[in-house]
Amino acid sequence: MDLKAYLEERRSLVNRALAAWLPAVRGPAFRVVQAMHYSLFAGGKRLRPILCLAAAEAVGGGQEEALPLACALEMIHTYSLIHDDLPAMDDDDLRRGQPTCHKQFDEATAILAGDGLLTEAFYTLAAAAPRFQGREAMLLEVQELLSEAAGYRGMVGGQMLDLMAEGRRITLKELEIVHRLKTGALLTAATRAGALAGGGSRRQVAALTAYGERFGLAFQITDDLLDVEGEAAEMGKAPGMDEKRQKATYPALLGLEASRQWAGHLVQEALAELEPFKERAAPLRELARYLLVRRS
Ligand code: GRG
Repeated sequence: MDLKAYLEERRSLVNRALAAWLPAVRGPAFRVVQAMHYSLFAGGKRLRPILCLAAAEAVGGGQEEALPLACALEMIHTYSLIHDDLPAMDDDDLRRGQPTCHKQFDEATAILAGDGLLTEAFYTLAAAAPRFQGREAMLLEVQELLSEAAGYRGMVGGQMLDLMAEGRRITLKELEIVHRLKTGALLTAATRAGALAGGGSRRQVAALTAYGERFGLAFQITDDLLDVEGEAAEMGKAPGMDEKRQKATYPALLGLEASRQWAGHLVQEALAELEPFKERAAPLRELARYLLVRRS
């Protein structure tokens, strides 16, 4: 399959759905909605929504139910990036090749835009209920799993552990826990939510969750590798920041070659989970392979 064409088509599908779900920039508090729009549409690969749609497809489901979940995932992801870039956290000036939200607007507006996107994600799930008539229990399960993945049991907890690890030597095991929570939880939630929305069996949902876990960890390792080897123009942000901040990373703990091999091993494990899905999992297969060659 042509992954590039597939990604372009999915990205524009997701962008259209996001534009439809997001409130219009008007009203007395328009500035915060403007900042939400700014960060959401400042670029981005739309990886989490695309994974969600591809998982729904792998179990034979349609896109109609998976799309609002896909949009909610991207809203949560964009909120986390806005907050991660704030001076109190990573203090970054550039994201997705554009000024970060607090640089374009101001710090208070960026905090509120993040809060607004996080809340809007759960509003979107609730407002999508009419698409799930007779399947409300599944929608509740998705809400529970997204809350778990985004909150202190997942991404927020991982971010806290990451901040607490600054300036301290941590073990590979500790690093894996940080990344499973900080980055992996939302990526895993994407495939699990897609499999549920698509009507997958328990066995299929478990396999696509296991795929998402391997994908999430491999994604983080390749993110660390890109920070060492990537080009600013392709990444939309400055490389070399991990070393500058003395962050614990896979290349720092394992070395470049062993990190590459570990990512390759995880991708093989992810691919093994897809075997029973045959051709319907072709996009998920290509997405996993893409991790090993991605440049942004
Ligand atoms: C502030 C609660 C809170 C959490 C922040 C996700 C995160 C947690 C921080 C981002 C820091 C970072 C660069 C992590 C590495 C992996 C990652 C999430 C990269 C960005 O995701 P992409 O590559 O970004 O999917 P795009 O812009 O393509 O959507």
